[in-house]
Amino acid sequence: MSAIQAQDPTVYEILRGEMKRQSEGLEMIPSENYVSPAVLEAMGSIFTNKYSEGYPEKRYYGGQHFVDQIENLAIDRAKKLFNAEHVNVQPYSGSPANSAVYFALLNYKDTVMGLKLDQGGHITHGLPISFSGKFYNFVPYFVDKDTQRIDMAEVRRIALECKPKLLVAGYTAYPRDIDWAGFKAICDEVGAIAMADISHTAGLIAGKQLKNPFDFGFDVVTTTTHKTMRGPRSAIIMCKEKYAKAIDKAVFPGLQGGPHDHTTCAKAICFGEALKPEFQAYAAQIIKNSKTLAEELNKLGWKLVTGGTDNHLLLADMTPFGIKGMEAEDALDFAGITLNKNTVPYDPRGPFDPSGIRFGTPAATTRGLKEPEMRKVATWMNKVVRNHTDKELLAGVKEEIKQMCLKFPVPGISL
Ligand code: DSN
Repeated sequence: MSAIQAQDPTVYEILRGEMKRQSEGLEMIPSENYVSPAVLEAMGSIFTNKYSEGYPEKRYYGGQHFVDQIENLAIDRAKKLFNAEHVNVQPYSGSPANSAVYFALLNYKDTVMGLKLDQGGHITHGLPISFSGKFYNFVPYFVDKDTQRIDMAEVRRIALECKPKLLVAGYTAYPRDIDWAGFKAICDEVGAIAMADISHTAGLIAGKQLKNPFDFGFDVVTTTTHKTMRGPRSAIIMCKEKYAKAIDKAVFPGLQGGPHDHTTCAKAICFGEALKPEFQAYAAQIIKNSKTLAEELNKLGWKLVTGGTDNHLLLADMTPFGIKGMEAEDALDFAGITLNKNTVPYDPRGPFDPSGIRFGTPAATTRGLKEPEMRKVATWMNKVVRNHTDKELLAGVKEEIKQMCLKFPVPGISL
C-alpha cells in the first residue's frame, strides 16, 4: 500500500485499522472469507481502467483483445467447475444476478416461490419491500416448526395451489443440505422454472462436498463469488442453453452497463483456484470445522437451529441464555469474534432485533484453523454469551483469541 500511504495518509490509516481488525479477530460471518493474494492483485489490476459493454467478440467499444480473453477464460472455468451449459460472469453481485434472472424469465406480477426471509431466504427471494416482492407475486414457503427443516410436502402443497412460474431454492441462513431432487420434481409437476441461488454454498458444491443442483436438472443457478467460493465480491449466473440469450440480454443491456473487468479477472483466478484438488480439501475442512463447532456447542447446552449443520453455517437461539441476538453479537464483537445477529425460524422478535446469531467457518478455515481450534472457539463463544456483561472476562477472551489468530495469518495481510 506504499502509493496509498504516500498520497493519502488518512485512507492509509483506515486501511491499516481494518487490516489489524481482520488479522487479530476471528471472522465468523458465514458469508465472508479471505481472498488469495492473486485475487487481491487482480482486484487492483489495470483492468479497472477499461470499458467493455457487450460480450466477448460483440462489444460496443474498441480495445477488447485482452478483456475478451479474460472474460472467456472466466466463463470456461466456471462452466467446468459447475458443469454448466452457459455462464454469464458479468453480474456485479448477488442481488443484480437474481434481478437479471427474474427480468429475463418473468413478467411483472408473475408468481414465484421462495423461502420466507426470516427463515433463511434472501431479500431478493420476495421480501415485500424489495424489488422482488414489489414486482413479482412471491409466495413464501416455510420450514417445519418442530424440525426447523424445509417441509417438502408443504412446499409441494403450496406449489400446487399457487402454480409458480419459477421456484427459488437456496438460502442465506439454512444450516442443512437442500433436497434438489425434491424441488425439481415439484417444479416439473407444476411447470415451474427451477432456480437455485447457491451463493452461500457454491464453494462447497465446487469443492464436491455438497450436491450440484445442475445434476438434478435445475434450469438456472446463481451464485455470489465471494463467500465459500473465496473469490472477489461479485456474482455469476449459470443456466441451461435455452435460457442463455434471455439471461445475457437481461444482464446487458437490460440491467447493467459496462462489466467490471478487474473483477472478471479476479473471478477467472478464483475459478482456477477452485478447480484445483486443494480446494476440495478446503471445502471438506469447512464442513468438518462447522460440524465440530456444532458438536461442542451442543455439549455446552446451546440451542442450535435444526440441532446442527450439514454445511458451513450455524444458527443459535440466544433465548435460553436470557439475551437477544444483538447483545450476543455485541459481546462477541467486543471479545474479537465477528458474527451477525439473525432471526431463528418463527422468531417472535423482528429482523433488526432478533433472537439468534448466525456464524460459520469459511474464513477461519482459510486461515488454517481446524478441529482443535474449533473446540477452543466453542468454549470462548460459550463463555462470552454466558457472561456477556463481564467486560474483564470479555477482554481476557479477546486477548486469547488474538494470540491464536496471530498464529494463523490472513492471506494477503502482513502487518
Ligand atoms: N449478505 C449476505 C449474507 O450475509 O448472507 C446475503 O446477501
